[in-house]
Amino acid sequence: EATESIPSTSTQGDIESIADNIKNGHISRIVVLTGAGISTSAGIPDFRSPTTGLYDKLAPLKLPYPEAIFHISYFSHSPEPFYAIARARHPGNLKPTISHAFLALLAKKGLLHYLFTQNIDGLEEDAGIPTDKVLWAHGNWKSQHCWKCKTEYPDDLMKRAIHNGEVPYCLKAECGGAIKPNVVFFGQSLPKEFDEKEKVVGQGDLMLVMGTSLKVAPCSTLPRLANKGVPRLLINMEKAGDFGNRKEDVCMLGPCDDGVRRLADLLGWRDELETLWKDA
Ligand code: CNA
Repeated sequence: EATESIPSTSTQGDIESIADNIKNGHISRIVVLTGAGISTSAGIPDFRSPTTGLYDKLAPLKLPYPEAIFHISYFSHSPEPFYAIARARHPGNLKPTISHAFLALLAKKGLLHYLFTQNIDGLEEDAGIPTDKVLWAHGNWKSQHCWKCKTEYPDDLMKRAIHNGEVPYCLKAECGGAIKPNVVFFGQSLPKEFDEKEKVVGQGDLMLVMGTSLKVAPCSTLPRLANKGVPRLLINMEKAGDFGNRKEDVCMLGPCDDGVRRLADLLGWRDELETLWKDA
């Protein structure tokens, strides 16, 4: 099926009434969940898109299954595949997308109640979204430690190891564990704030979900915590999770960047959005 570049709306709710309700103040506490799809246009491939996603490119690494590369039990004995791809995955000096800028604009207008991001690229902060409004549910690349004894590891040595495609090991000679960025791997717990922050979903009057396949728990369960009657808007290339099951659901299927531009047009914010993005 061909993907459209102009996002189409479908299902029972509609994007125009969401925009109207934001404009008239009926919607003022927007809870957002984002995933890899809001960063693909910044040049970071996602995991699960066919052909372009990381999981389609792992065959040469001969993993038992694609997710093994990010599974703690596999990493603990075989960290090499992770470091073989780490250089290409490491977020360099990338520019946030206009989708990130849209979230920064929501925050600026006092409408962003809370953002749960599954992304580890840190582009939310670069776009100017206030950090106290964000939960990095899967951690980030900014620091690292030994997976075994938890001893921290210096940034400069980590950068060098990633650049050289070599596995960095714990500086405590008697330990010998591999160093792992402070990214949540499969088999690891999410940050302890997650459980406590989950309840903010029920405080929202719009649940906005962008760029995620909703295949990784527990983030994938967040949209279901939106109160009944609260509109849920999905901006994504494909349908995801249980979107479409509630009469309040609206799906804008297409690129996130096109979706936020369309929404900004309806809100009369388009120029402000483009300016904010250019200046980020
Ligand atoms: P995923 O499972 O790869 O799904 C991505 C989703 O986004 C898919 O449904 C795509 O169709 C959709 N998509 C891709 N590009 C676009 C686009 N331009 N516009 C709209 N939709 C798009 O990734 P998820 O985030 O759902 O899975 C969670 C994993 C992926 C988390 O653990 C992340 O840490 C991990 N991840 C993060 C990054 C990053 O930080 N940028 C990159 C790749 C993977």
